[in-house]
Amino acid sequence: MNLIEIDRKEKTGIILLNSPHNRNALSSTLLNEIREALDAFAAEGRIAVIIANKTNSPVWSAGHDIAELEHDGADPLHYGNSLEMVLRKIEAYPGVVIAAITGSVWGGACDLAITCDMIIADKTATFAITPAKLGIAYNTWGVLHFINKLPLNIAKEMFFTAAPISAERALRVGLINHTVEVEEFPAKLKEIVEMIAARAPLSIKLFKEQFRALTNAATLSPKEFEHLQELRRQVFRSEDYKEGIRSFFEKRPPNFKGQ
Ligand code: YXS
Repeated sequence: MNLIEIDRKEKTGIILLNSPHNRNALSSTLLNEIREALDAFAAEGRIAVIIANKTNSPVWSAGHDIAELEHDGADPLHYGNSLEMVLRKIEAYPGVVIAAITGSVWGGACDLAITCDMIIADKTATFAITPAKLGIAYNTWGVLHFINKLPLNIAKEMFFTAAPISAERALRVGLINHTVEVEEFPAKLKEIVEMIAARAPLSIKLFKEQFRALTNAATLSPKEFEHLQELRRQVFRSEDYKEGIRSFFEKRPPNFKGQ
């Protein structure tokens, strides 16, 4: 592990994002380390996992590592993508995964945070889902996460504007469970994980599977799914997508042409 640190406290596993040079961008290396940590914690029967930012940067995570986003005509967010594998691992984890957010959360990291079972944030936290900023064809299962978590109009506003929402608004719309002052964070996390650890683990594991199965119960006909995949293909094969990626690394605003 060198892009994350892990710790263990009683029945809790702790994952600390520690890749300051690229603002905890979710590279496949960092994501694989998260998967390994979750597997280890599950094998140890840890009923709660906390994912937090170890760096003192005001960015919890800058989202998917843009340098790793395929833009040669292949689907950048395919089922085997490292981020997608971590999201499935979190939703299947046999215990409660808590995102402890300090600072800004971007793109795929916002999807990761809402795929966790709970979000506790400090007042500096902001949340943005950003595919529209880069011309990215977000994946349909990812869009479902936001529909499951938010009122439809809020989910749409976040996708259509790609603008960050504040911790205060995120609490108001139900994106996060609690906001705390920075100094209160350890006590709040301790209070919650101790309550969880005192409950019946078999019941908690059952509820976790029920939530996973039911939140994935959306029906979509194969024809409709293939229609969405074709639309996604047109986006991830577009010039605009290439321009979005290029503009990020050239540190300039993108010039989208709708092609
Ligand atoms: O220029 P150097 O080499 O120092 O590197 C810079 C950035 O290029 C790098 N970096 C990233 N590298 C890969 N992937 C990223 N997502 C990423 N974000 C940042 O980190 C170094 C420091 O960045 P800098 O100078 O911009 O830091 P800052 O503190 O001024 O600003 C922090 C941010 C997070 C506000 C800024 O870096 C930023 O806006 N990053 C991109 C946020 C974003 O749009 N993420 C979405 C990634 S794509 C994704 O997650 C999904 C697929 S989707 O888009 O569909 O939701």
